[in-house]
Order: sequence, then structure tokens, then C-alpha cells
Amino acid sequence: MQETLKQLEIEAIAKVEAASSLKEVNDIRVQYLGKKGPITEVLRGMGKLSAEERPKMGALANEVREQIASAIAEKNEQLEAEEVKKKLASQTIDVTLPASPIKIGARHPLTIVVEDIEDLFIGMGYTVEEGPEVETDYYNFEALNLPKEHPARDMQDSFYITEDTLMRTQTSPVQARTLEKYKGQGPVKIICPGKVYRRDSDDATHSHQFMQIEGLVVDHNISMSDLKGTLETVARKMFGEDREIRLRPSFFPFTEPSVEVDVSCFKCGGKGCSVCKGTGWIEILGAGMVHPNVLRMSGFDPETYQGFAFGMGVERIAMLKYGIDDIRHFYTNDIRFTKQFKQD
Ligand code: 2NM
Repeated sequence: MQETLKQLEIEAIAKVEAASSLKEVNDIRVQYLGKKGPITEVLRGMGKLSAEERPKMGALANEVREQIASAIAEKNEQLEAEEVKKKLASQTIDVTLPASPIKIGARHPLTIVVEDIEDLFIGMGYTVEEGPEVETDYYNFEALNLPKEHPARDMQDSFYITEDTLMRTQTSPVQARTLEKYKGQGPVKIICPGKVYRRDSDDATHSHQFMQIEGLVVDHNISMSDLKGTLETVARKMFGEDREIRLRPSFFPFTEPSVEVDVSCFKCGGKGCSVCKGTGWIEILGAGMVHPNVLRMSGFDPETYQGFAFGMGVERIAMLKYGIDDIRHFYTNDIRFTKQFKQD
């Protein structure tokens, strides 16, 4: 019996050592140490032994069982460690591999133009103001010297929300609101970029929604020459250092006098070409001296304060600058379009 037990121990331990998987080890455990295994069998047969031999054999059987169990535990530990190692090796990330490219969008050309113009004015001490796109009749028209009977207030020309709210038709209501905030105390130096809305049929040069940037300066002793000097600086920064500007008389309800501003053609330098339609000049904005009524309504005394204001269409500037032939390109969200413009 002693021999059998020793033999079993040697045999089981050899099998455990040769095992190559946790399952195999478990099978060996069941085979040798399980209820139906040979050691249990030996212990069961102990009844036949003498009282003298029984404890000796019992101790030996337990020792054999422990030897096998400890060999199994050791093997399990070794196999588990190997498994973890294998898993780690298979999951190793090679950080030197090239990354897969990430597709990113592009800055919209209107954003580029607006931000460039903002930078230019911020550099001259202006602040950027914003306001609501759904505007009251008062700020959109009344405060800008457009009386009730003015044709621009026609339902046909604007998107009305209610009887006295509408989608703003210009960004000047932001300027009226800002003037009110200053409570009659200058100086005011602001630009207002934003979306505006007009009831128009869309085509290559018209859009019912477009962007404007308007500027306003109110202070003591502001004159038309301040306006001209400012716009000349802006035109040169936007279209090139050798540009000239010229002012032509015009009319806006909110300015008096009012002017239309042309810049000498950046393509032909003034000789006449297709960009300037042979005239040598390109119209880029409208401007004028703020009407006394506008100043008065927003709390400024026109006897002591004067102001100049100007407005430009961002799409028009972008189309000229980049040679874009259809305003609808700005709104069709084709990334092949937006990717064509400088992104820095
Ligand atoms: C333009 C042309 C001329 C303008 C006037 C004002 C305000 F609010 F100060 F009266 N803001 N913008 C203005 C003047 C806008 O756009 C073509």
C-alpha cells in the first residue's frame, strides 16, 4: 500500500509538471485527488489494516495528497503568470506606428474675412459688439431714423416675426443699443459683425441671409476726414498698401451726409479690367456722418458729439478677395469649397 501511494505521488507530480494548461492541471487534480480518485480509494481500504499501521498509513496518504496539491498549486501559479505575460505581449501598443489621419473641417471663408477685419479694428482701439438677430421694430428702424412710412419698412422687404419684431435687416440696431448703454458719454468705437436677413430671392449675387460688419465712432470733434482716413487705412490693409479710395455722394436714412466708398481695383491697379468692370474702381462699403436724430434718440447730444459710421457686406468682400462667382457657395457646406482658403 505504501508503495502504491508513493507510486501515485510520483506519477501525479510528473503529470502535473508536464501539463501545459490550467484545464489539464484541473483534470489531473480531479483524477488523483477527487472523490473517485486512487488516494481516496487507498484511504477507504484502511479498515483492513491493523490498528498499528492505520495512523502511519493515514499520515502517509495525507502527505502524498499534500505533495500533489502543492505541485498543482505551484503549476497553476506558473501557468497563470505565463498567461498574463502572453496577454500583455499580445496587447502591446507600438507607439512608433504612424497614426491614422483625422479628418478635420476648415475655417469658413466668411469666418476668415470677419476675423481678419475684427483684428484690424481691434488694433485701432475698437471693441466688437454683438446683439440679437430677432430685433424690435424700434431698434431696427425707428432708432435709426427710418420713420414709419419709410419704404425699407415694407413687409415685402423684411422677415417679420410679429407686428413689431423682425429678423434684423442690418447690424446697426446693435449700434443703437450700444449707444444707449454709453448713456450719452463718449468716446464710442465699435464694430458689429453678424448675420442679417432680407426678403429677397436667392441667386448668384443675392441671399436672404448674409453677413455685415458695421462700424461706429462717436466722440467730440469727429469729422468726415476721420471717416476717410479710417476707411483708407482699412482698404489698404484689406486690399493692398497701394490702394486709393474715393467717396461718392449717396443717401442713407441714418447718416448725413452719406457716401458710397470705392477702392481702386486690386487686380488692375485702376486701368480697368473684368474685376472692376472697366472702371478701375470697386464699391466696397457705404458710410456717412451719423444723423443727429440717431445720436439724439440714443441719448447723445448732437451739439457736442459727432460720429461716423460705415457698413459692408462680408460676402461681397470675400467674393472680391477670393474670386468667388456665386454667393450660394457660402451656404452649401461643401468642404471642398471651404478647404480652398488659407487656414492660418
Ligand atoms: C451703412 C452705411 C452707412 C450705419 C449707421 C449706423 C448708426 F447706427 F450708427 F447709425 N450704423 N451703421 C451705416 C451707415 C451703415 O451700411 C451700408
